[in-house]
Amino acid sequence: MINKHIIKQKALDLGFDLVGITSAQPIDNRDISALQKWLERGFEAHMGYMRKNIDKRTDPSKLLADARSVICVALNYKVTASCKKPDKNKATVADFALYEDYHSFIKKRLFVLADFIKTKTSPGTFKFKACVDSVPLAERSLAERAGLGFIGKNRMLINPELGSNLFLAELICNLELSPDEPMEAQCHSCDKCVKACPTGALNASKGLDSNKCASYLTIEHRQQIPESEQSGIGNCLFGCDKCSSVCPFDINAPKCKNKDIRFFDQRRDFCPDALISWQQEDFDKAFKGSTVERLGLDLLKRNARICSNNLNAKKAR
Ligand code: B12
Ligand code: SF4
Ligand code: SF4
Repeated sequence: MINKHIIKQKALDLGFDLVGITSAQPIDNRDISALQKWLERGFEAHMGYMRKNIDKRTDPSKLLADARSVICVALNYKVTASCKKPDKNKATVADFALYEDYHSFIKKRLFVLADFIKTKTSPGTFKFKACVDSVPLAERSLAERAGLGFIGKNRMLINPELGSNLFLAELICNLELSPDEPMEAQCHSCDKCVKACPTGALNASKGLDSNKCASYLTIEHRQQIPESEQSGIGNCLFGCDKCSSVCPFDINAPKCKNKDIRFFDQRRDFCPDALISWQQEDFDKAFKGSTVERLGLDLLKRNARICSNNLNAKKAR
């Protein structure tokens, strides 16, 4: 039987910042009921996929027959000190989207980890499923149970040393590995994130209402953004970092140390009025290979128009 410490060391050697193990048992009842309540409240907005595959989302063994363990990893994406500070008078892109698309970057490394494990196990016996974001799986719940951090009031998985700017991913596998210990939540009486949320989307007990969240509206919402929600978006062109950037665990967190993931400082902010008249080639030049590419030019222009209106309204005040 392979020692779990060898697997964990290999994950760290591959450039992940955190690695922990949990069983492939369903997520805890507390989290299943949190997900159910979230859906009952309609907090998933138009993300219809959140209502599908609930059995898989809450139980890793529904994604891989014979699953025994989940190897949870995290990659720190806190932007480097030299990164341009977002210009408050421009439309801004959230930190995670300043990197190359993390899905393929991380998946490649999960496959390398799996290949490594194969060399340490009897031929043909190791089975796995690599998951990053888009697989129906409760990544935060599993990461918390694997000891990577705790769920904060901003609903981010927060590691006390690294903060919450962490991409999460998992290797569900058929190895019986001893699980790591979860840690206690450490928000205590702080509620800075709830106060800082510009849209009122965040509620300490009910969780995050996507219908109001600037991250949802600018990234996931495919239709016209309701007028009532437009002013809260402020100058968010793609994604929102407000509820993590005010968090004490994030303020002094160390920067991304992975030298392989490509970072694009020039994607930080844009003049929204210039963006509104972009052609497809301008969009491709600016965002090729980034998560913004998935949104497409038309929806980015929709966001830019709202940022422009909000910035003009701010100037007029
Ligand atoms: C849907 C989704 C969104 C939606 C909804 C967000 C949300 N909070 O649910 C929108 C589009 C708004 C969004 C925004 C963002 N997202 Co997103 N998103 C997801 C996705 C695909 C599913 C999340 C989910 O299951 N939501 C359902 C609700 C019920 O989940 P939840 O609130 O997290 O609650 C779970 C647990 O936290 C726990 N729980 C619930 N309530 C409570 C209460 C307490 C007290 C406790 C202890 C636990 C607990 O049980 C629940 C069931 O698992 C995941 C990827 C994945 N496959 O998991 C990425 C993911 C959560 N997103 C991620 C990121 C980076 C972001 C953004 C920072 C991007 C940005 N800068 O704009 C923001 C952050 C917004 C925020 N504060 O959550 C990362 C989070 C990394 C981390 N450190 O936590 C993930 C894991 C993607 C990844 N692979 O890295 N996202
Ligand atoms: S991402 Fe922005 S809008 Fe959404 S909950 Fe956090 S602070 Fe509020
Ligand atoms: S800002 Fe405060 S309440 Fe919010 S997640 Fe961070 S520590 Fe918790």
